[in-house]
Amino acid sequence: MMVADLIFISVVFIFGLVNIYSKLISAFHGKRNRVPRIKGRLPFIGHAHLLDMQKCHIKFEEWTKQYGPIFEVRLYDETIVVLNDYKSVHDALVKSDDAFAGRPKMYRTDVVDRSRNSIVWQTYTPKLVFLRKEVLKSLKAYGDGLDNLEQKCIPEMDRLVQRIRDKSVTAFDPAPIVHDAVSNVMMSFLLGCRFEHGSREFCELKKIGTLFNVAFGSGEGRSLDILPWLRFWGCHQRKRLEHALTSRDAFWEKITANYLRDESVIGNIMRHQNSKLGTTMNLNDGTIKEVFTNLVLAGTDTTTTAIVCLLSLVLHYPKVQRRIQGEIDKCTEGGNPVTLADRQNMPYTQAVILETLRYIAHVPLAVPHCTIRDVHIQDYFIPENTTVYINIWAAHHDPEVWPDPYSFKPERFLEEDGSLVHPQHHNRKRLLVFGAGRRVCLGEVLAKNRLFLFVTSLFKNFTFQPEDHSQLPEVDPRKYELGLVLHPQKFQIKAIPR
Ligand SMILES: *[C@@H]1O[C@H](CO)[C@@H](O)[C@H](O)[C@H]1NC(C)=O
Ligand SMILES: CC(=O)N[C@H]1CO[C@H](CO)[C@@H](O)[C@@H]1O
Repeated sequence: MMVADLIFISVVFIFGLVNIYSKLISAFHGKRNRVPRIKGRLPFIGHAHLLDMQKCHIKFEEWTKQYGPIFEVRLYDETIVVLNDYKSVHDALVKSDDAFAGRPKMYRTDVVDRSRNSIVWQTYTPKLVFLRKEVLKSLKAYGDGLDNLEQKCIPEMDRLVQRIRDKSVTAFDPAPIVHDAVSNVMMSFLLGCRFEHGSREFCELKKIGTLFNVAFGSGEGRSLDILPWLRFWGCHQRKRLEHALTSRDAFWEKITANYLRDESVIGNIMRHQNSKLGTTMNLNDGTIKEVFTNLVLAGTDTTTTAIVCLLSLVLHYPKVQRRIQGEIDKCTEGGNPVTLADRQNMPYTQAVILETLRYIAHVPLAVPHCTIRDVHIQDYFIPENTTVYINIWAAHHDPEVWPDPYSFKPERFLEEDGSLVHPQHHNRKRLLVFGAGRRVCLGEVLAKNRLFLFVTSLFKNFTFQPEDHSQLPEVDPRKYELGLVLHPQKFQIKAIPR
């Protein structure tokens, strides 16, 4: 026999063995339904040719019509399972214990060890659990108390209202002005200090926010994880990533040197650095800088965007604005400011806020999750280390749950008698704005309360009108741009003092 024949026979034999072995293994593990795969996959690139990375949340939503709420796509050598409705997301994040609590390994977050220090990007480790617990504890200590939060918000809202008054009814872009006020609330929690609105610090922070939103978003930014050849020096994606990180570092140096107070969330974590637990957890300077970055970015862009989107929505729905103002006026006779205690008497305003969060779904793909062990959901088998996208966008626009999903209807959250639907009502449970389960957003309470205070203070003081009645700003979130957070296009608005 020729040597070549011998090799051929051995190869066939080995393949046969491998095949029998893998069949045995799957028989042993019982039912293993594969997650449906999107058709049209090409060698090497997978489904990349079918996806516009700026709009992949919308493409995924379309695919659910054909493939159902759970399917699998492949981007180059990464397999991604996408969960597109409330039920699958709930089954994964809440009912499967910690199985989906990991984060995928990504080039972008391994750079400068972000993935080892981060609250957002770290996979499910004891260090992550420790950091989350500490942050939650100090958020409670410094501000979840309602009075405390109000005290932190009042100076910022006053300043915000003043800055808008200064525009004396000329049209302006609300985003940067709202940003400074919202961001300052974060500063007082995290650092125990505040900056002047419109100051250099906020310009820098805005720049950092924009860079991180693009560089670490689920849109075009992901190409660096997927396409290794982009990582060479000189590619603009790589440069942008480095620019984001060096700007962040410069800002952090300045902050720690000049502003940081002990009585703050970050001050509190720093105190742990030399404790026994802190040492075991390898809590280093990089960790603290990273936690600061996570919390500042998570707590600023999201709320700012929600407020700005609501302002553009009321230009399209002036009745909504009038009803909010009617409710505010009823609750604050005698010119008292709105407080969090008034929330229970303002069901309509609360419903508007909830519907805004549903409608814009401004963190459409959340942050990618990853399975930390083999797991089944709804009879589908998902192996360990699979990247999982939570498509909040699709869940918030699921026509089965939200009839006419692209209409803005605060009534979805109201009972017949005008009261707010109960927190256990299915429509409120199906809002996934803050995620769910082990990695649920740490700032949920803070964000909801701050949003309420800012929205009521704006509509108490002003009636908002479009710059040009014949040309309203685009309000359909399908047209927004994707980073980590979806952003509406810039627009101008007029504020008439009341
Ligand atoms: C999953 O990833 C981890 C970390 O990269 C690795 O240690 C583990 O072996 C992987 N498991 C499987 C089944 O590939
Ligand atoms: C600057 C200003 O007029 N602010 C008013 C806005 O509305 C609040 C109530 O939320 C009033 O207390 C402020 O005086």
